[in-house]
Amino acid sequence: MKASVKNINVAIIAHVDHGKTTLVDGLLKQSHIFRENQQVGELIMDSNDQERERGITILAKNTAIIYRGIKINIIDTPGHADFGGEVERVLNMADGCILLIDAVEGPMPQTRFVLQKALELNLQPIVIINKIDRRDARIDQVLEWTQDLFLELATTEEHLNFPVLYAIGRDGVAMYHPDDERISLEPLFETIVNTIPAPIVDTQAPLQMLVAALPNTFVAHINRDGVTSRQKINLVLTYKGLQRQEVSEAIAGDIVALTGIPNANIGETIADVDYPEALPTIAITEPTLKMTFSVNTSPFAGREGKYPTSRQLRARLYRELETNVSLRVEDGNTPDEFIVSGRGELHLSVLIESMRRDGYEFQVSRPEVITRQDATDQLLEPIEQLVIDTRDTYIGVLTETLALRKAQLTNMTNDGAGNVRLEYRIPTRGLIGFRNAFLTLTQGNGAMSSILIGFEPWLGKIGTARMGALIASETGTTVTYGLNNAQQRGDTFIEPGTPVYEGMIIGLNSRPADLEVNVCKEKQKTNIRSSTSEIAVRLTPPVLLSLEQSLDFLNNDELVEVTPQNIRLRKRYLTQHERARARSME
Ligand SMILES: Nc1nc2c(ncn2[C@@H]2O[C@H](COP(=O)(O)OP(=O)(O)OP(=O)(O)O)[C@@H](O)[C@H]2O)c(=O)[nH]1
Ligand SMILES: [Mg+2]
Repeated sequence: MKASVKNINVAIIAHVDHGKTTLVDGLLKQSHIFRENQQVGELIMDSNDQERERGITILAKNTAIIYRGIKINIIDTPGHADFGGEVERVLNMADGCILLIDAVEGPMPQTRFVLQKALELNLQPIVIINKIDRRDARIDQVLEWTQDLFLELATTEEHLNFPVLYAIGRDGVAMYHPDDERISLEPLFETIVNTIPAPIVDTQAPLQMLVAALPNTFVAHINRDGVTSRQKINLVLTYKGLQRQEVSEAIAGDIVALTGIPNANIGETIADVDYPEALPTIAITEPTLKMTFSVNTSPFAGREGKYPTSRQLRARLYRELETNVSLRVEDGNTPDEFIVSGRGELHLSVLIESMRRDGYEFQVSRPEVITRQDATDQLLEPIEQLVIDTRDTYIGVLTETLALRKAQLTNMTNDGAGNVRLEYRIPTRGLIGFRNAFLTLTQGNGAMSSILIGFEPWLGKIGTARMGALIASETGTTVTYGLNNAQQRGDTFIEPGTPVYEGMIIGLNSRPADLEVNVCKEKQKTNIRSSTSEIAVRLTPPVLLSLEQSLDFLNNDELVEVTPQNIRLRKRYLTQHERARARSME
């Protein structure tokens, strides 16, 4: 018997920061799943530490509300391109999507990506022009661009049949028309139940489900290689508000979580034991960037982390693959090294940060792009579309910097009030480290985002060589006098009183060559008084590098040492002698 069930599965998709999680807050609050005066806060779905600290969604998450007796499963997704794999992972669960578009920015690169994925799966879209309270909101223009985007991406007539709403997600209001009274999200609730189809299911058919979430009767588990095994389900859970609740049965078409099946991976199928037929697996876009993770070999190894061994590192990395769908891990050249590939710098640095918080210590190499070879053996590299919104006063510096990074300007628009949008094609290589440069160059007056376009012939050497490193020449504790000497040569990265080891990078030289300095050296005690020796040394405050800045800093012969307490930069070879030998072998 085929039947429509009383639940609707909808994913919220958009470019980064267009207001998805804020809108979900509103939907949750207005569905009365919370007790009166229960303190629930903001960005409720951004529940993990790094999401809260960075202010972005990293993992897609489910929640469910009841509206007029209908259960609506809502899936909040990340908008940052590095976490596009999460969108690909969860869209299968939905029958419709709410596409949010910022009323100032309009459709952005990731808007196109997520809409394309949604249309490929024939999800029913609802468009929301969001943040219409913004001062520069240009609602008509943004609607027109949105319609153009649909015209470009639609493959069937139905794809063009979508309702449009206007919203201020932050105020919890949605309207059928921008001038309507701003009351509540009722118009959105109505539109969801009126346009998004309930999943069409066959309630009598044997169980068959695609594993798309791994939170924790006998069934068949069919893995990616087509191997079927018999397993027992422990608990069946469905979503209610922010909680999962145990249920005795779940109806086809609902989103559920199961426990009790070991080794079930994303993209695999759980089916009736008597009808073990696999569903199509989920296609995930390939990674573009890789790094080597290896056992910490610094002289301080084993002091700060709970899990320092290669066995522990390996187990943690391979375990990550169970849930981090667009990550790849391979064994490296030695048993102590692993090659980890991801969708971008942020994808990898979020992993590094969460491992360090879990108590792991290890070292990572400079991020490198993943290249390919075409049929004629030509080397190909990933190319991205970069979109920058800034003030026109920064066009000059940006153009200059981006030219060195092999970017090609493809479009430039000016709103006549000094706001410009610059669009470029740029190799992923050229983007490494650009985010930091961008913030400095534009003094924080700009936003940038990029997305993979494809692989194209290698563009040749990039002219972004860094100055040399200032390297500690001895192991010890830094002192003001020694650091002051180093500051005569360049910028320093550490405070006095910091333990350092020989070969650790403590600053950036103002010249191209590396330079060893003794930052632990005390001032010579003498009896001779001179006028100059009495002058107290005043240090310039050090430049403290974040994890991302440290990764961007790296040259090929350098590493970042990551522990739960510290992030240190170091030369791969710690002594001057070893470095000289390595150079002579090049
Ligand atoms: N002016 C205005 N700002 C809003 C509105 N809704 C959200 N914001 C702000 O936009 C920023 C991003 O909001 P989020 O809800 O985190 O956006 P998101 O789409 O979930 O972002 P990612 O998950 O990282 O892609 C926050 O600073 C919000 O306060 C709105 O209706 N109007
Ligand atoms: Mg979000």
